[in-house]
Amino acid sequence: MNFTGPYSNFLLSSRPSSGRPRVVLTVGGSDPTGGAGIQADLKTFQHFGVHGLSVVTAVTVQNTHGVRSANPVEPELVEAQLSALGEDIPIDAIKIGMLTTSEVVEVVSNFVAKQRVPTVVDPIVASSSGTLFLDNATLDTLSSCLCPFASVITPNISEASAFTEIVIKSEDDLLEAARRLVEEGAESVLLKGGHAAGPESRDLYYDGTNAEWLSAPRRAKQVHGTGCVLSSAIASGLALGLPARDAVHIAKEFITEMIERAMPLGAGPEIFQFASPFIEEPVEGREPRGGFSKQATTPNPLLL
Ligand code: PXL
Repeated sequence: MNFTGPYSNFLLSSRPSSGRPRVVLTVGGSDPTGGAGIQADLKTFQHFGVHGLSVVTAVTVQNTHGVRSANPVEPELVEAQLSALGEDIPIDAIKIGMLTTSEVVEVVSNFVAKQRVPTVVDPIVASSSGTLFLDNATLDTLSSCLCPFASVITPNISEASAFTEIVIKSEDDLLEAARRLVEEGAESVLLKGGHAAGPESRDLYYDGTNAEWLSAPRRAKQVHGTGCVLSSAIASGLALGLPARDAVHIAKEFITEMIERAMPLGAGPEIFQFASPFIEEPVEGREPRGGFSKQATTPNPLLL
């Protein structure tokens, strides 16, 4: 997929052409559908040309119908995974996804505090199908220990309400919640209005000084893992050295295009499909063929 949006040049000019790749670490849960969680994060990192590391905090059991269970990894094992990577590989940015218990939040916060690199916190409280991932105590620990290290925090409306205790019914309430999150220590906030009503999906970006609305046409389709891919795209931009505002704009352009290209794989919400040299790009004005093309633009050597 070639970016043609106003931010595409930024991204290209910030890529090192050779040498050590930029490295982004995701800390989150495994989603066997590949649509959300660390699987989706790693695909996003690959798309942006950064090397992805992953530390697993939970193994979920799910399909496109929903989450059957979320099984936490012990804090000691999360810590061991983090230390092994931290002792060895220089990390350029961190993305935090699904966390499970206060102990795990503390382990992850200590690691982030030591690393001192740009960090995106996607404060996942529940799955889009409604399974609660965090209890109230863990929510408090996340808010007090981890949010202060966030270069960008990316809550949706219900997560922002849970963190700020503001009932969000209007765009003024969104702004108030964003202000509160910055007061509580986050450097900037991308408050996702995706679940609100209206013809546009409007997200609010606030960095403590400026507030800005990022709009895209709202699509009727349900796509799994939008928050994971959006926050991983932001983390990729930060790893490439972009200012947070530019990384957020690029990520919003990217997620808007990715929602268009998502496909149903099972009976539930659609799953993101990342570009590949072996998959034909859809051509403007031609009917999509419904997923993988029969004849790829470049023959896939594995299928010959
Ligand atoms: O989309 C939020 C999310 C994040 N991480 C994991 C998930 C989900 C939603 O199901 O399973 C592992």
